[in-house]
Amino acid sequence: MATAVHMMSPLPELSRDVAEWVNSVRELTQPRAIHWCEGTEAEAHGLTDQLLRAGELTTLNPQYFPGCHLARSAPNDVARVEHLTYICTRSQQDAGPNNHWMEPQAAHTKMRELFRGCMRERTLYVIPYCMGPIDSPLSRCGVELTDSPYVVLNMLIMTRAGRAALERIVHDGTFVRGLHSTGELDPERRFIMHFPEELAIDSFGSGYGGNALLGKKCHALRIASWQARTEGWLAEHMLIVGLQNPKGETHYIACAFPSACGKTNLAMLIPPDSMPGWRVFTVGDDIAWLHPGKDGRLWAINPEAGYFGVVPGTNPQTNRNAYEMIRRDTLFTNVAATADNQPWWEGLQTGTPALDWQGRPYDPARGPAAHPNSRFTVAAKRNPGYSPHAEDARGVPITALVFGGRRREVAPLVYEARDWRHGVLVGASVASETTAAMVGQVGITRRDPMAMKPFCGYNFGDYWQHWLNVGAKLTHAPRIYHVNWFRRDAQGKFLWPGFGENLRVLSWMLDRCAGKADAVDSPIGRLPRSLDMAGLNVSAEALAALLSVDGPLWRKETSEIRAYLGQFGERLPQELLQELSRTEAGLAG
Ligand code: OXD
Ligand code: MN
Repeated sequence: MATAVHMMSPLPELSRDVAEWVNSVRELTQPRAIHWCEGTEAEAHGLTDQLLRAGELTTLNPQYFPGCHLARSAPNDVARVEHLTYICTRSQQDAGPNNHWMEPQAAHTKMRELFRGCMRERTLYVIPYCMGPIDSPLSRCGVELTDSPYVVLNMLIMTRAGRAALERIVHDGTFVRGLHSTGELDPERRFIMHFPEELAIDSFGSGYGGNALLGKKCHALRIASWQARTEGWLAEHMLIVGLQNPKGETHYIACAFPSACGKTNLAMLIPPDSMPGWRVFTVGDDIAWLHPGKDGRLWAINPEAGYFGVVPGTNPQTNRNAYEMIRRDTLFTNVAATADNQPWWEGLQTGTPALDWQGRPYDPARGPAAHPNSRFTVAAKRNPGYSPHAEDARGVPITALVFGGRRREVAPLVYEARDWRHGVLVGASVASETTAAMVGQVGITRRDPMAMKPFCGYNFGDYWQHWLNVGAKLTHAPRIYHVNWFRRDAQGKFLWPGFGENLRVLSWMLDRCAGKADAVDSPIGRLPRSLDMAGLNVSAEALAALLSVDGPLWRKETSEIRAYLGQFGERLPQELLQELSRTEAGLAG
């Protein structure tokens, strides 16, 4: 039986390469119809109606949440699956000890068997998309083929998708090929495979964002990190934010934190009342593509066009902009619902849940009402603090890079790396407690270098060398910092209030970069001599604890870092060991 091609548009004729690939996937997966996505609002409305009719979406209370919908996923499909995520390079060494590896031919054979005939009775959607502003030389394109209209709706929000992207693909002559099917949502038949040497992704058996919206983690981080090394730039798990001081000067910083450690909150920070005149502008909340510019500075774009953020905890105090932003035109996944059909989540502070995230009458004995990794998908333009420069084709110049993790102890509130080389070691040594963003135990401390453990598409040893190489090209390299908003006291209480107050720490960094703030040397880097604490209810002892470097704990830490780095063997840049020896010598003295 012939496959119906929806839409009498010239899209397939635009790019022969894409059309040929779609044809080969059609033969393999046997869809009932093919839909080429145009990226129009009418298309998004049509898909929404279709999902509503099928009962896969519900409309949320339009009086309070106009244009908002709720999707409930399969209960076993709520997070990224790192144990089922593979990098398939010809040489296992190229994937490195930081990745699961499968030989590319074996992976292709496995995936072909899963995809064979999997779209019978389904429509194959073709989504041409551009990661980054459509006219930016720093952007890169891809095409996702999927049988999930929910994925299409998300991709239309998260990327610049449709006709303009396809035109750019024709112009570029290259694109990342991502094939996705939800399959039967069987965790036993679920794999997320990456073929960096072929610029290709195969994802089967999951509809969850990080596994299924292939433009995001799969393309913009795993495949792009590989592309970036070949082309001389960096693809990073970083937010980008502009900080405007009371004099009206704006500096941009890019910050890497592991999943669900507050990147979206920091990217949308509201200055505290004690810092009048400051303004904060969001460029991106999750991914940064960083390119060395001709001027020797590092320039950043956000490849995404929307936010796929963690919902629980969002309220007017923690993130007022996000709270406002997700009140209209937002797609919620796995939140709870009130009796009058408003979305509800832990930390919302108002209302009561009637239905839990699985649509069952809420029973606290069954755990939280909203899934801890429930998400909102919303267009970045809806953010009241969206930077007027977020769409600039050349990106924004970066003044400082910040690494951080979620650590009860060891890491102080903030410290500055000695220089770029030391900064690469600081990034490579990041450790953090695991969160609900991935399947597995929550709260286990693990090394998560540059917050890229789940996302680097190649051997970390080569990646750190690439970081050193990029730094060597920069005549005006950003300074590098490490922060930890999550330090606790002996009773387990957070020592630092976090959220808007984090701006105090960021403004110290900017003053350092402008040569205006003092620091005290320590073996691990430079710490603030003082921080502006006016109006803040943090005791002098708590501040001392936040800015202390505990010798015995740090000696243990550095020996763990040495052991961790050791697994990268010959691929580990010697410069990192030299920097580590310097830190160790300082701690011994
Ligand atoms: C995310 C993640 O969804 O890091 O951004 O898991
Ligand atoms: Mn992320």
